[in-house]
Amino acid sequence: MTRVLLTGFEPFGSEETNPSWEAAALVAADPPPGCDVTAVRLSCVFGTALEELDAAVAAADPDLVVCVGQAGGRAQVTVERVAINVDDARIPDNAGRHPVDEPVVADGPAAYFAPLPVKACVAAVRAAGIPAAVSQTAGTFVCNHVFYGLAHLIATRRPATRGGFVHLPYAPGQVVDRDQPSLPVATAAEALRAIVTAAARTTGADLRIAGGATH
Ligand code: PCA
Repeated sequence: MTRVLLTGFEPFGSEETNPSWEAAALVAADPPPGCDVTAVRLSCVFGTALEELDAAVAAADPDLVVCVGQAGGRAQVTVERVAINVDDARIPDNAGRHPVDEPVVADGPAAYFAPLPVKACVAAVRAAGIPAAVSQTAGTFVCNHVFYGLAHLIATRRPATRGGFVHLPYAPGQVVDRDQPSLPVATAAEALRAIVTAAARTTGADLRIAGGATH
C-alpha cells in the first residue's frame, strides 16, 4: 500500500466553499486501489498552513503528499511544476495576514521543482477524459507557500517522500452567476485519483512529453 496524504484548503476570499477540500475528502472516502489516503484540511493562512502540513506529515508518515488548492479562473486541472520562495499576497489571508515579498523559508533556495512526475500526472488525468495541464506557476499566495514548504520539507527532511501541488478550477456552484470555467467536484476527485495512482506508479524518470508554455 502506498501511504498518501492529500490536503485541501478551507474557503478563502469571498468564497463559501473550496473544491480542493471537497475533492480531497471524496478521494479519502473512496481511494484508488493500492493507496491508503488521509485527507487533511489546511487553513488558508500563511505560516499556520505549513504548521498544519508538518503535523499531518508527521502523523501520516506518507510516501506521497499531494496538496490541492482552488485556482479560480483556470479551466483545467493543473499540476504545478515549480514552487518559489516568496510570499506576496494580493488579498489578505483568512487571518488578515498580508505578506509582501517575504521568503517562505529564510535562506531557502529560490525555487524547487515539484518532487513529483508532473507529466505522468497530467497524462493520467487526460487519459481519464478530464482537461489537465502543467502549470509553470502556483502564484505567490498560500498555495505556493504550502507547495514551497512541502518541497523544502521533502528536500531537507524526507528525501524518500514524493510530493507536489495540484490546482483545481472552481466548482460549478461557485460560478452560477459568473462567466467562469468550472469542474464538478466528483470529476476533480477522479482527477486526483488519477494523479495519486500515476505518482505512486512512476518511480523512475517522468514522461518526456511537451508541457511547456509560450507565455
Ligand atoms: N487557493 C489559494 C489559497 C488556497 C486555495 O485553495 C491559492 O491558490 O494560493
